[in-house]
Amino acid sequence: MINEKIDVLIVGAGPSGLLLSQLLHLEGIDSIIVERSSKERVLSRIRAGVLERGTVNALRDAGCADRLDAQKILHDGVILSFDGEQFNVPIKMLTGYDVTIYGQTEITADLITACESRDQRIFWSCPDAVLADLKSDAPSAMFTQPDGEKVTVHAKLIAGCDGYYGVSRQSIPSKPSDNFERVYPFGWLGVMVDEPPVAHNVVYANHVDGFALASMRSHTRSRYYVQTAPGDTVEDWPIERFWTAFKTRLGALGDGVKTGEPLEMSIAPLRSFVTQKMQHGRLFLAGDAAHIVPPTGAKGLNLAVADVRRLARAMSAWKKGDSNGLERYATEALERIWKVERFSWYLTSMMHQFDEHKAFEKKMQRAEFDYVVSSEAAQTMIAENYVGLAF
Ligand code: RFL
Ligand code: PHB
Repeated sequence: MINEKIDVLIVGAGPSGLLLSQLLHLEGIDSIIVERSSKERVLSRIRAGVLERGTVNALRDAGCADRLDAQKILHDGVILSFDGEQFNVPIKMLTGYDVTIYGQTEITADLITACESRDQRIFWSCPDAVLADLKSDAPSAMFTQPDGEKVTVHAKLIAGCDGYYGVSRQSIPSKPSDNFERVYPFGWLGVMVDEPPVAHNVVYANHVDGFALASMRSHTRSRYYVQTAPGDTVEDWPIERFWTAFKTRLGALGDGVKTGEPLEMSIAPLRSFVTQKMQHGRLFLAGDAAHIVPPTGAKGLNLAVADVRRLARAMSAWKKGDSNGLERYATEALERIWKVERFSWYLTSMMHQFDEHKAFEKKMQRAEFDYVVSSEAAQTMIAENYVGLAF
């Protein structure tokens, strides 16, 4: 039986939890992380790839951006494609900022390297954490290590960074009216392939057959997605079916797609979700534990980093005797979260095929695209959200 005492217990070693521990360390605040999965599993997840400038700055401030700065790709625009017709939204020209291409897998690796170099305590492979006494000033967590040894951690604050399916949000009593959700009637099938990307910028395509997205991780590694029907599994999508669908949906651009053997294929459902209960006593939620955005717009990781940065500042002020930031954390974070939810919902609604859409809704999607193409104001709205609202 191990008993630990610490300032901050962090639940989850995804990008939110790892970055929080690093930012707290730089403020002289010690933390312990407990993670459900093994380190190898956490390091092997393939997810986000597009970073806002605020995310890049947060990683630089955390001292974890050397590899990012050496390997990043900058994009000065984002391409929208409708029934094969392409339009590049010139995001840098309209906002002054680029977006950065660098994989979440690499960010996680960089953050774990930083944790290990300063002997951050991380309990890997502990899936049974239970949180207790959250309303007291001595909250705690209990869990079991893989060798069977029980661990109790007594903390002053707990950060719930354990994603959508984690224990933290489930430990907060809530009413149905505290949570807001929209489940979309489709998923995304993602394919990673070691071939050069088909376009120099990220392409979001709406085609009568469904949505497609062309992204990248480097000049030689591409990340591509297609919209799938609800209930579809990877087995329903032999790679030839994927390439045919992907090329068709990209229109003329599709001819330039270099196909290859996939390194990975997986299907993710799409949902929008927000809980208003981001705080309960001494427990504070950050990242996917508190909210989910559909991946259209590439906001999930960026939103998580914005929460973490705010939470790290509030915890640092609290350590110095000022608890105002922690008291305001949920209210202030939610203001930004709802704006980012709106943008992700907007782009999802505009760019996908919905079975329930009748001719009128289809005309509305087309009119929205035509409006964006013809209006610098509409392009600026997309550009300022894509490069990221102020942190
Ligand atoms: P994570 O990454 O889910 O990490 C949570 C961690 O908590 C652990 N955990 C627990 N640990 C202890 N006890 C428990 N009971 C636990 N339960 C869970 C988990 O094992 C995990 O290690 O949440 P975090 O850190 O908040 O980070 C959020 C981001 O991962 C997520 O928002 C993004 O990946 C979303 N996302 C994208 N975001 C972007 O900003 N740009 C993108 O281009 C982008 N593309 C994407 C995406 C997500 C996708 N999928 C798979 C949903 C593309 C896709 C396809
Ligand atoms: C990705 O590169 O994986 C990616 C890019 C843009 C998105 C979602 C995912 O909107």
